[in-house]
Amino acid sequence: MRKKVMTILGCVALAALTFAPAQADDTSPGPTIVAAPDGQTTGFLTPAMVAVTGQPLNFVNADALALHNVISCHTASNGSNACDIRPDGSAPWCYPASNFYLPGRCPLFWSPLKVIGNPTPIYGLDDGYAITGRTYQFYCEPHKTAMTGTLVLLPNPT
Ligand SMILES: [Cu+2]
Repeated sequence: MRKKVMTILGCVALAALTFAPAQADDTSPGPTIVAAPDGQTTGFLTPAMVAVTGQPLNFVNADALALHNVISCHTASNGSNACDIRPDGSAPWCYPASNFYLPGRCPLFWSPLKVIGNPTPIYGLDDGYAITGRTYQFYCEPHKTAMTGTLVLLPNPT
């Protein structure tokens, strides 16, 4: 009996250790876009990413040299920013809450700039605006030409 109790306690402790970092970082288990070491030269380790509609997608920076993020934009052939934008500005990263993106120019999905480690959710994929089956392009905002990728949004099987 005592051995069984100790085994159960061990499992509970292991579960707590397993989930504690995710809670601290506000991330859930799921696919993760990774900025490579020296990312502003080498780009993303995961330039082609797949996510499932309504399920988490995370970002982690593996580069000790610079801040990176993931934004639903790419550089158009004429050199201008081309973004998939949100139909409304109610997300926390939209103007005026962030005072960073102009009204009507708020990225569909977005992560904050992050230092090395410290994963973050990529926000904006779970509120019904992202279109299942579409391929979205993304870049790191400070390194728009060197750090690019594509995200395919698959249907949720449930
Ligand atoms: Cu970057």
